[in-house]
Amino acid sequence: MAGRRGALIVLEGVDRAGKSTQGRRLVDALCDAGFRAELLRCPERSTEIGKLLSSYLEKKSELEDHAVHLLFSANRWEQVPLIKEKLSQGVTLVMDRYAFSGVAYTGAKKNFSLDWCKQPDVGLPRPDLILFLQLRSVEASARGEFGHERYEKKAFQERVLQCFQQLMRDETLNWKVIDASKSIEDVHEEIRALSEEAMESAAQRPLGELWK
Ligand code: NYM
Ligand code: MG
Repeated sequence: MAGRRGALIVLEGVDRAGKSTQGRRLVDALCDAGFRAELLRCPERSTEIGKLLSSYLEKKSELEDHAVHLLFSANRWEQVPLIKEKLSQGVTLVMDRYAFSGVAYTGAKKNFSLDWCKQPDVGLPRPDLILFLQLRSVEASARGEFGHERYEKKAFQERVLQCFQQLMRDETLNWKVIDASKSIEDVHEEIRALSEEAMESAAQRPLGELWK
């Protein structure tokens, strides 16, 4: 139908919860079903800001904690024109992480309030659905490649999970908690059904602004 906007669907969770796998599966399934859907990610490492973030995550450079928080946020804002354009064209966007990761990872550091962490992302396009892939940290750390990048330590990930849990108390946002310890196929089926529902309701209302 002409004029229908796409939905903004966000995948969140700790490292190794399966967000990237599920994001690709979801976009493929939606496209196979005849919808227009594309995958975006935060951080988007290909931009100038993204390269600074990538080097920081790979521990090749150091950045002050507040400064890096603002760079992660800037890396979302630089994608906003594209996000708005795609959604208005009717393309559903599946985001591999978003502002909630920004808040949860910085909020897991000493002396950062969640309130401070949220401020730079206030006003971003508001997700129509946030799928939280819930995985206990012992299970996450048992999955492949854990431990190479900055933040991939069990104690830190536990604090990240606690921050996510606080963010999920916000009932003005459409959070859905998914048991990410289930099989790839079962998780996929669950998030595909939730996404199709969200696409239907997103088409009935304008895109909102986050935390406003
Ligand atoms: N990360 C991600 C942040 O610290 N702040 C943010 O705003 C975002 C979007 O970057 N450990 C962290 C979480 C991850 C890391 O993510 C890179 P990925 O999904 O592994 O590429
Ligand atoms: Mg990672």
